[in-house]
Amino acid sequence: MKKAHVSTEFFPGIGPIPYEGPDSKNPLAFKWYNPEEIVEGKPMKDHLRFSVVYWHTIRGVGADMFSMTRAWQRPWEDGTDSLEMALKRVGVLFEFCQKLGVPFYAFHDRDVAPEGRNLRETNKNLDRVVRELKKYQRDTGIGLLWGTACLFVHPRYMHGAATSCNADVFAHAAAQVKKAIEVTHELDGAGYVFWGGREGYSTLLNTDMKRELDHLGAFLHLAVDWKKKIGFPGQFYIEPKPKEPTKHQYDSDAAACLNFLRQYNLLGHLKLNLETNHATLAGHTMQHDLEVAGAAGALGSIDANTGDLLLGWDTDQFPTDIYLTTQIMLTVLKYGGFTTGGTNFDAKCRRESFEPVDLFHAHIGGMDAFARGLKIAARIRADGRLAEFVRQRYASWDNGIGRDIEKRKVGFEELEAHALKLGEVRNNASGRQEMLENLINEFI
Ligand code: XLS
Ligand code: NI
Ligand code: NI
Repeated sequence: MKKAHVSTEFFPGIGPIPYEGPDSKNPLAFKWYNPEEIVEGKPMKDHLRFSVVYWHTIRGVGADMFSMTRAWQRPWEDGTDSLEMALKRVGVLFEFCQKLGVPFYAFHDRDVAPEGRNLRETNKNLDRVVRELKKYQRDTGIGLLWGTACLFVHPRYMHGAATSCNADVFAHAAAQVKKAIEVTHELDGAGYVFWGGREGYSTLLNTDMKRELDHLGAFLHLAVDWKKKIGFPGQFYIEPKPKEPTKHQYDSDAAACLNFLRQYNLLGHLKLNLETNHATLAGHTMQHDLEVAGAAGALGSIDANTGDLLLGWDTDQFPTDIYLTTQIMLTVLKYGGFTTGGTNFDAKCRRESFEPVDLFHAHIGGMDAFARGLKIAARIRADGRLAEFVRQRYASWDNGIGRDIEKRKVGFEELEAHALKLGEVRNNASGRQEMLENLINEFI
């Protein structure tokens, strides 16, 4: 990675984070993430494709539902939302990513540049910051994993954006997304994310659900048209989340998103960006949602974080659980790994972790947890016993009547004849759940 010509240092006293190996006691070193180390024939950095998010890491203030007041010390902030401040923050992001050795970042349009008095002025602010982002990308080699539009902070979106009851709001959201796709293209973004924001409802009493869903389908088609028109080659993703801020979000989980995309003929145009804490809020494990997406050929990217099982909201904590990252990487590797996607830390420090150095501890921990999960998953795959057990479990489908069913060669009549010949049918194979759980623990 090339060095940026940084004039001001925002994280003084913290150098590039080295890999020191599992025996290191240095909190500002990687114990497991060794970017060039080869796993399954590919460097770790290319498997994981880590990304830092602008909204939490650069714009977060440590707010929670009982205080919007800044709790986090960020000495470079001047307390304003000026364009000047926005330009300065670009330097903060790139210094952070460089020191951490992260190859990507992700942002919402409104994270990077302030809104102006009207859309025209807002777009102008955005263009100015995009020029700065582009300069830093060129100087550092750090790229944009995905861009997106913030369609949930401004009060105009209180009833939703694409699913708003008001057509002018839909139009404004369309204009905003049009511009956000353009700047993502300008910055060579590998993808573009649609997260539902406020696309959902608080009460069905005032909601025409059919109409809102039709509008959301139309909105995504307009975005696909625009992508084609400007020749943006990046991947579109939709990010499932079941609730928060609304009582029910339309993109509630992987299965609901896939069904929505299928119903509105969008399946070939969008993959899924799955977030751990969203899967668990939906009552699923992250691995479940990854498998649902993978089976449909729609596993795109992940927002890496974790929730707190005792709390019922999106706490967006940094992932540290090796069991979780092992499960995630088992499924990611099974479906061939990331192409355009990556491991995007949509995660934030706790309010109490208010110093800039806490951002380093948090990301180092998340990166190490994923590196470890990757290595463990690769060892489980090389060992082969788990895959072989699953293969054996379905062996009756590999030939005879099983193969005939899969190949759709037989109907109910042939199956009845087969069953009558068999007499009593018994499945003699144990599921061996406990044995397999023990097997996984051999590697952790
Ligand atoms: C919020 C979402 C959001 C998306 C991007 O819960 O995770 O951060 O990732 O709009
Ligand atoms: Ni997210
Ligand atoms: Ni989230």
